[in-house]
Amino acid sequence: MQHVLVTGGAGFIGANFVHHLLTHTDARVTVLDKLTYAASEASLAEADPARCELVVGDVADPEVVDRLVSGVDAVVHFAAESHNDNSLDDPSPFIRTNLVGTFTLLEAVRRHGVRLHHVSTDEVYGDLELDAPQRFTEETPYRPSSPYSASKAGSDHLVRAWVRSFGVHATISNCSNNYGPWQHVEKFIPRQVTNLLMGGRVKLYGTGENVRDWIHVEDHSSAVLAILERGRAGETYLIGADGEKNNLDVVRMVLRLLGRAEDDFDHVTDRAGHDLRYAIDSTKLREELGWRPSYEDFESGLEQTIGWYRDHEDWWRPHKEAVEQGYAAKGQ
Ligand code: NAD
Ligand code: TDX
Repeated sequence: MQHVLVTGGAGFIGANFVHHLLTHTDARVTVLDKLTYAASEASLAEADPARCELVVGDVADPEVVDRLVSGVDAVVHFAAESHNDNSLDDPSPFIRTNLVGTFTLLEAVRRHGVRLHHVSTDEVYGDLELDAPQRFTEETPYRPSSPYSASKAGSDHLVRAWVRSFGVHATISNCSNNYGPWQHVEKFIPRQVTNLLMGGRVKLYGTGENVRDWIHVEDHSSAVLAILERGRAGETYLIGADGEKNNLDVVRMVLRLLGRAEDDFDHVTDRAGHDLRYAIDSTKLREELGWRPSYEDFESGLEQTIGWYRDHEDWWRPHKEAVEQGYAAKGQ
């Protein structure tokens, strides 16, 4: 791979992946990003400009996508509307970017015979019972709950259909909840950490019994690179690091790490249709590609992430007020 197109490379996971790619390969990178509210050019500021170029554009725009795809060896597709709560307020950009954008990219890789890796989520499988032995595998039926997860499920189906009908050389990964640097303050962990850093309070949806399977973003990046380099065409790989925790336990850990009492939080209005539990069985990825996570201790990864937010207030502070006003208007 000499030249890789990364869509959504100015977002949280995309930017971390761009740095991973520049560090662990010799590839040149072109980022295609619309620079929505979720993007940050600052996250790419330290990327070597001789090897990394940002093109501002829409993944649903066939002209820019065709031009960029024609000049690369591989595409890694992160670009998406990614926040469940926003998809409940207004689903339309989710349909356009996640469905029409993925369709637009598929048509371009089909025309130019370019390798595609499609980045998706475990939320396409719906949710699991608490304390049940089951975890998601590559064989779990699709059962998305929210407009966001339905749009991601639809995008996965488009990729599978283009593989089968047109022989497109594509792989798919479905990953669990990421945490780490450059994550937008609308998301659970950065929201609570920055609330506390500003002297505010932690906001827990409902009872906090909901379980998420946490993975450090650096481990998501190493898994995507392993699939891009060694994954079998047409295959799906689940990415997870055995990091199941309920939200209440995460909140208590954040409070403790920031020197506060563990019960010093507010219960707020629950998310509509809130998925109960996600859990990933990543045996296929581990056995077939030899992948292992490097962050196996969630608490130390979280402590490092808190340190990052403490050191980068200039990055998140400008977005904080508007995000909190939006949540407050919904009783969250
Ligand atoms: P993010 O919201 O932080 O970043 C998304 C990026 O995509 C932003 O830079 C945004 O500007 C860009 N974008 C949005 N619409 C675009 C468009 N029409 N054209 C071009 N660029 C556009 O999201 P994230 O958390 O980094 O997620 C990245 C990908 O990983 C998504 O596909 C998401 O579904 C998937 N994923 C995320 C998680 C997670 O925990 N965050 C877990 C599993 C999978
Ligand atoms: O303030 C909050 N309080 C709270 O209790 C917020 C923002 C969230 N929550 C809960 C809801 C979820 O149970 O925390 C959990 C995590 O919430 P999010 O950070 O919004 O993530 P989630 O909805 O689980 O989806 C994430 O993981 C899968 C990403 O945003 C998706 O893009 C990814 O596909």
